[in-house]
Parts: sequence; structure tokens; C-alpha cells
Amino acid sequence: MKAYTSDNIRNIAIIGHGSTGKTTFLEACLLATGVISRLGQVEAGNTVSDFDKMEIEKKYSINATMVPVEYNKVKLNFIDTPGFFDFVGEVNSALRAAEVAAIFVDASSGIQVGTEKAWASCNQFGVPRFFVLNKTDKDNVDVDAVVASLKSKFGTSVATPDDREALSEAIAETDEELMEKYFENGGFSDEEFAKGLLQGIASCDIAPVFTCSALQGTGIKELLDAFIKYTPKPTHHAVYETVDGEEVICGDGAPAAFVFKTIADPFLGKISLAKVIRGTLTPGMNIFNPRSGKDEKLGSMFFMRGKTQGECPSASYGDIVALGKLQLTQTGDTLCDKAAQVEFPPVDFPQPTLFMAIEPAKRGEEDKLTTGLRRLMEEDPSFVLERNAETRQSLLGGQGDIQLGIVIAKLKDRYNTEIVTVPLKVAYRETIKGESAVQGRHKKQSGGAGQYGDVWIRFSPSEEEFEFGEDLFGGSVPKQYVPAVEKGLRECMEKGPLAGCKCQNIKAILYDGSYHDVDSNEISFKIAASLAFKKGIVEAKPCLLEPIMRIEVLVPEDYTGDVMGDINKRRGRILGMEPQHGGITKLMAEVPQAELSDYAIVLRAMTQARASFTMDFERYDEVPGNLAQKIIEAYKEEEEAENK
Ligand SMILES: Nc1nc2c(ncn2[C@@H]2O[C@H](COP(=O)(O)OP(=O)(O)OP(=O)(O)O)[C@@H](O)[C@H]2O)c(=O)[nH]1
Ligand SMILES: [Mg+2]
Repeated sequence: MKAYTSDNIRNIAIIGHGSTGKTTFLEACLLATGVISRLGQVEAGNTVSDFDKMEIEKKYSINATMVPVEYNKVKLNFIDTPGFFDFVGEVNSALRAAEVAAIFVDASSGIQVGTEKAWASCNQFGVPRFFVLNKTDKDNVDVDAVVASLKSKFGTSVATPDDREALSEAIAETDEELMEKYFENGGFSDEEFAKGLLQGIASCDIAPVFTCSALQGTGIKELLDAFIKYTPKPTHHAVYETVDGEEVICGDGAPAAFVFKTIADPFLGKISLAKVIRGTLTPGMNIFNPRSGKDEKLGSMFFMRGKTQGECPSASYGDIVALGKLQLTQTGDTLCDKAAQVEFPPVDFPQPTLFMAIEPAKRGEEDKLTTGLRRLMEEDPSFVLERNAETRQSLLGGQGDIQLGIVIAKLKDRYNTEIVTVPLKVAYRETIKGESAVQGRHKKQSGGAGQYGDVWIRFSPSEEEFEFGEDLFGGSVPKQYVPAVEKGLRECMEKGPLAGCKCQNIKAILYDGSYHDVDSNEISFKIAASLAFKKGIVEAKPCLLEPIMRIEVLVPEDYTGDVMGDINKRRGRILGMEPQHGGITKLMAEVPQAELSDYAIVLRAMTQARASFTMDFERYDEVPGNLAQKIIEAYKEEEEAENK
């Protein structure tokens, strides 16, 4: 691939609902420009863009993939993205490298949830957008009707390029001066129109609509012409803000690039995809990474098209380049000149909403599992691996079961490590509501040196996690053994007597006891304290606590009733509702964590994926009696089974 300068580069993210033909469209472009001689098919697993083993197997896109197309002396850097909602992280990555997003719509289906989401993403990140109505070859396609529905959904600034009247009005609305001109002269000159249209697109005020049939290859060249004409040039991208609030304009100067995506393919090795924002990158150059605070030497540089790598002697501002084997660099990093440091904000990945508890299928493969998942995370930073110290479970978190399923499949395929999912445990806690005063006595006097410890302890509720004090008189427990008593109690706090959970909000006062001149020692008093603890907690009205999460659900009005009903069924409590833009309601609620393990899946099914939510830990609350009983019984059974 020859070198291009920014005037002849266009960066376009292809986004939209699943199966609207994004990947096939890129095949059609490569066919139309003579790069391939036959149209690859997603179903046959032979497309340029869906080259990953998992994509071939699943027959849909999973990763953001570069597919540059050279046409009329311009290089169009297309970034193909997956339509499945689980992979929204890839879309967010791609949008960071593009000047425009082409939102694909299946002309025979019209607006779908993915269309709405794509539009919302463009708004979120301030990315200009086009619509492409694909599959116009299908029966019963009514392009005018789809355009009308796009207009009514997204505003009157949505129009086909031949609808000069509608576009002129939209242009007039972007600027007061233009508005005056428009009314004075009854329209725009060709020059004014072209300029106004470009400006309106760049400022996200106008979204033109194009049509094509990727499968039949109709409208492809026209669309490429339109993309060249209407996509803002890289130098016209809005200013890039750094984390320090500095503004960087795409252009010449000290090198600065943003790594928006990492590929960690077993055959290709690690590859960082970077958008050059300022200056020029050349192989062998020393480049600084502000996040790690370290220098790194650029090794191989190339342009990628699917999995193939084309030569790249240098990459200038506005272009997207692949950097081979950077050890210290990860997705979201800035690479820059050490003398002119800038740092761009990382890619915005959504918070995980679905968690699965996982274990290696084979005992002893814990480390292999962790290492493998960490490697996969380089490629997909939108999933997380967490360890819950209280439940001693490893949790895999992400956007949905499809994403997590792919992660698990990749781990098996690439690292030969199998994962099994197990029921998710909740980190319950134990506490007391009453008071007790009990004795703990430990005595062992058979042969050799004996052991003797004896304590009386008062237990009561506390505001603090754990409080310990002594109220001894007359040396009933010698001072040197008191720390051992406290230590014994603190250890017991980690595993309560009801269901083996961590204890909290307990106060213990050591107020009496006895000792033996020869047999007493620290260990004996520690054991005596633990005997007192077990007895004391049980006698002080113990209860189980459960984590309560605060959830915020963004839900379209039509579904608010269903979502609220479902929250009630989950023992939830609605805290409030706030109307948002575009007929969306924000629901705030508190729901026990135990009831939320499948919420991501159920909410999606219930709202055709139109709702989204976040959750955060709020506090602990008492578990209702009947449920607490079940949890305690289950624990006892588990204990017995283990002790057998
Ligand atoms: N009739 C018709 N079918 C098409 C056209 N373009 C794509 N398809 C078919 O639509 C299906 C999905 O195409 P893809 O290219 O995988 O769609 P995608 O948007 O990349 O899908 P995701 O990667 O899952 O988001 C395939 O069966 C294609 O053959 C078209 O123009 N006309
Ligand atoms: Mg695809």
C-alpha cells in the first residue's frame, strides 16, 4: 500500500445493528477496487474482515478490524465493528480513530435497536455520522419509508444527498448567517451548499443517508465517492483534548498517536493499532508512553487489511497504523515525543454488568487460567477478572453471556485451558442484634505439658467493624495473654458460626477468666477466646446480612412498567425516577445482590436490549428469615459433605 497524506485519507467506522451487512460491504468495496476477485461470504468464513478463528466459527464479527480501501487516489481506512451489543467496547475503540461513523441499516428491516444504539454512541463521543441503507436488493424494500422513519426518529437533518431542499434547510439551521442568506436568496449557490453540507456533517448537525446492496455490488462506487466527498478530513477532526485539558489539533508537529485497539492473535503476535494525531511515526523511533512513564522503541510498522500486513515506511498524522510487538503499550495508551508530552484519555469501556463465577476444569490450572485471561484482556479490555476474597470465587465480568462465552472459548482454543462456570456465591456477612456474656474454657492436661486458658467475654453490637476491650480486675487473666484473646477473636471474625461468613459490627469485652501457673500460654487463651466467640455469637441473636446494590436503569418509557415490576419481584425497592432525553427514564433502585446475578440477561430480553444499567455496592441489610434459614442449611450441608 502506498503512503498517503492526510488530505487523501478518510477514517470511517462501520457500525450498526448486527447482520446489517457491514462486513459484506467491505468485501464489496475490495471487489469493486480489484483487491479481491470474488465476494467473500460471512457464512463461508472467507471474508477479509472476519478472519479471526472465532469469527469464522460464529459467523459474525467480534473484533474491530481495519479494512483500508484505495479508491480514486484516496485511502479509506474502514474499521469494521461487531453489531452484537456485547462487543460495544470494540465500537467505542473504533470511534476513537474515525472522523465519521457509517451507521448501517438493513433497508428491509428499517430502524433496529442497534441503529438507536449506534446513534447514541455517536452522540456520546461527538462523532459525525452517515446512514447507509444496505440490502436494497431485498424484496419489499421501501427506501423512502425508511428515510422518513430515520427523520422522525433522529431529526429532520437526516436526508439523502439528492434531497437538496431538505439538506439546504438543515444547512441553514446550522448557522444564523447561513439562515439569512438562505431566506434572502431563496437557496444556496452550489459552492455554499457543498461547503455548508460538509460543515453541517462535521458538526454532527447533518446526517446524510446513502443506499447500496453489498451483496449485489450496486451503489458501492457511488458510496465510496460520497464517503470521500463528505467525510471530514483527519485534519478537520474536532480538537483532541488531553487528560490535562490541553487541546491538540491533528497536523504536523511532534509525534503523538493514540492506541485504540490491540490484537493479540496467536499467529500474528501482539499488534497495536494507532491513530497518528500529530507528526509522523517511523520504524525504529523512540517513543514515550506517558501512562507507564517509559520509552519504547517502535519496531515493525505496517498497514493491516484484515489479517494481511502491508508495508509502511512511515505513518503521518491522520493515518491509522499497526505497530508490532510493543511490550509496554496497551489499548488506550498515548505514544508521543518525550519532549512534547501529551496524554489522551483512554477508551471508554462500559462497566461489566454480568458476572460469572469460574474455575479451571482441571485442578491446579488456576495460574494458567489467570495468565491466559490476562493475555486475552489485552485484546478485549472490556471484560474483567476479579477475585472475591470472601466467597473465594474468581469472577469473570463483561457485557453479556455472548462476550463471556467467547472469552471462555478463546481461552480453551489458544491456551488449552478449560473453564467451568459454577453458581455465583454472594458474600453474606454475619452480625449480632443482641448481647451475651459467655465463658470459653480450654483445658488439656493429659501427659507432658498441659494447656489452660479460661475467659469470660461480653458480646454486643457495635458501629465499628470490630471492637475489643477489657474490663478485668484482680489479674484473673494476666495482661500478657490479653493480646492473644484479641487475636483469637479477630481470627474468628473471618468465619462466623452461622454460615461461615465474615462477621461485622461486633464488640467484645473481656471481663473475667482464670489461668494456670504452669499450663497457661498464649495459644491456650487464643483457643479459649474462639470457644467463647462461637458460643457468644449464637447467644446474641445472630443474623445474616446481604449486600444491597444500588442500580440505575436507563429504560425507554414503554418498558418502565415491566422493569419496575421485575425489580419488585427481585425484592428490590424503587428509590426514584428521573426523566431523561428522548423518552428515556432513569430508574434508581436498591436490590439485593443475590437477586441480580442474571439481571443483565433478563433486562436485555425484557426490553429488546433497549435498556442499560449500572450497579454499585450500597450497604448490608439483614437477610429475611426464611431465606437466611435456607442459606444456613445449605452451608451446614456443605460443611458436612466436606468433613466426610
Ligand atoms: N440480500 C442481501 N443480503 C446481504 C447484503 N449484505 C449482507 N447481506 C447478508 O447479511 C448477512 C449478514 O452480513 P454481515 O456482513 O455478516 O453483517 P454484519 O453487519 O457484518 O454483521 P455483524 O458483524 O454480526 O454485526 C449475511 O448473510 C450477508 O450475506 C445485501 O446487500 N443484500
Ligand atoms: Mg460483521
